[in-house]
Amino acid sequence: KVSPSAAPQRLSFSRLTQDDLAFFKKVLPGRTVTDPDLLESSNVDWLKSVKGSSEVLLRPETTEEVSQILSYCYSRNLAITPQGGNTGLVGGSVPVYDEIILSTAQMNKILGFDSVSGILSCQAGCVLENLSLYLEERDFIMPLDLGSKGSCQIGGNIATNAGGLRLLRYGSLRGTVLGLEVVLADGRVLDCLNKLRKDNTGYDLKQLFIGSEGTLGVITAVSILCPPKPKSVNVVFLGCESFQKLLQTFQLCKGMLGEILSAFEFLDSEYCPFYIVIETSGSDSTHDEEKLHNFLEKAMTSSLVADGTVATEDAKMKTLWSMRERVTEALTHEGFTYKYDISLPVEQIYQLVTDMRSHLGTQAKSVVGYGHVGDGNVHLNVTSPAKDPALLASIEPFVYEWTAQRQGSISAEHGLGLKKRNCIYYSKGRPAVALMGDIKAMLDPKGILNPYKTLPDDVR
Ligand code: FAD
Ligand code: 2HG
Ligand code: ZN
Repeated sequence: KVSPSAAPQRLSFSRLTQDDLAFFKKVLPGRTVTDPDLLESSNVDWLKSVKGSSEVLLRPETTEEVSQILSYCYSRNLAITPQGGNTGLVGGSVPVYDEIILSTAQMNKILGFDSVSGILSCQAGCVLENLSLYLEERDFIMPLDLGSKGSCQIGGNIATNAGGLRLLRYGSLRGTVLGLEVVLADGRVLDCLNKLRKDNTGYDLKQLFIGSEGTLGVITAVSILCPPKPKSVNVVFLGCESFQKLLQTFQLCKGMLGEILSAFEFLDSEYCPFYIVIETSGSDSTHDEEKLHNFLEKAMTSSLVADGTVATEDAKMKTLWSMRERVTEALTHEGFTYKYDISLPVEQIYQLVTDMRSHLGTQAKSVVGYGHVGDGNVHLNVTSPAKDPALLASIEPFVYEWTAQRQGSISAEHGLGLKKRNCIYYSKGRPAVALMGDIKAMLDPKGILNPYKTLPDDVR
């Protein structure tokens, strides 16, 4: 039986020739990388679970250069994988075979910032953390924050429609991204780089590219609405004995903290059944701290939470956040991790973890759950000392059937990439997937953009 994540046969794209390399070197002098040692890290994904064999990495600096590359590849029928920070978790950012890697790393210029509206425009290759630092100096923040902020790029964030730690407060990129500039498969530049809050002039084309994982176009520039930097921020780290109590704490928290609640995250642990990270962001520290104090008192006296710590200084807040943000990296030291990123009605998110634990028994090294309670999104991670096909066969399709029975999504925020493309039918009907195929065929008739990704093998 072939695993649904296994790569399909190589499609009949052209092979790279010396003439092709000569063309790329002319367009991108000094930025056409062919050294195998330098290519190595771009051919492998962050989890080291997918490895391609691309022979060239292109590092354009401008939209015009991206357009020249794509129009050339289109005429030559050469396949391309767009790559941002290469932190994606579904094998979408690396070639499967010999696709050309188009990295946006050198497209890292800020194009403008309006401190009245809070609208930032920048090239797609700006690293998320650099944008955050730029904005914080101007008393604004990015509307999204991820554990991978030090490497991931805003173009990659938009291409995956990344969620992260602030979605509860500032909503999804589908709301905060105001405009995009995209280079289409044949090299045409689509300028939808609006800087307007409102624009109802027909179809909202930029939405097609948000979450399209490099399969419909290369995002080259973005404009995004950024909130003002909150004047008062608090972070609380709490221990909790059961998931039922955690849900009650969430309800209490929403009721008592109201508009200042900005994150509600959780992780399970071998030391305490659950830890909760709550963040408040507001404009008046006296008011916020009083609210937080009342909430904590109520949560403690009602025995909803066992113990905890509160931070108001930057350094301690960072330390508390890092306990949550670093779970992904910590798990890489356990060996191999099978990752699932599931959306469900919030009351059910942890049931998946307990059901999986009893389903797998001693087969797995560990079965852990963490994620974004506020968004109804759990990250189920199953570890084993090494890749284990028998373990995988026990997890899948169990996890997907379990999710589909409850009308959940099999990819809440990471996308489908290579690994989950064939699982799309657990969450989307055939007519919807067929329409995705029609859109792909219209925008990329030769299928050169990120082949083998996102769309299932029966729709290309
Ligand atoms: P890449 O990994 O390089 O690419 C991802 C996909 O986007 C690929 O399909 C690629 O082809 C495409 N792409 C990249 N740039 C472009 C472009 N300019 N135009 C068109 N297509 C493009 N994700 C979350 O949603 N929430 C989290 O909280 C979160 N936390 C994470 C924590 C850690 C420690 C790690 C390692 C990952 C985490 N992720 C999270 C996953 C990952 O960081 C996000 O998916 C991120 O948005 C990917 O950005 P990137 O620049 O690294 O893109
Ligand atoms: C997070 O929320 C990321 O920490 C990564 O989305 C999730 O490691 C994972 O499964
Ligand atoms: Zn997440």
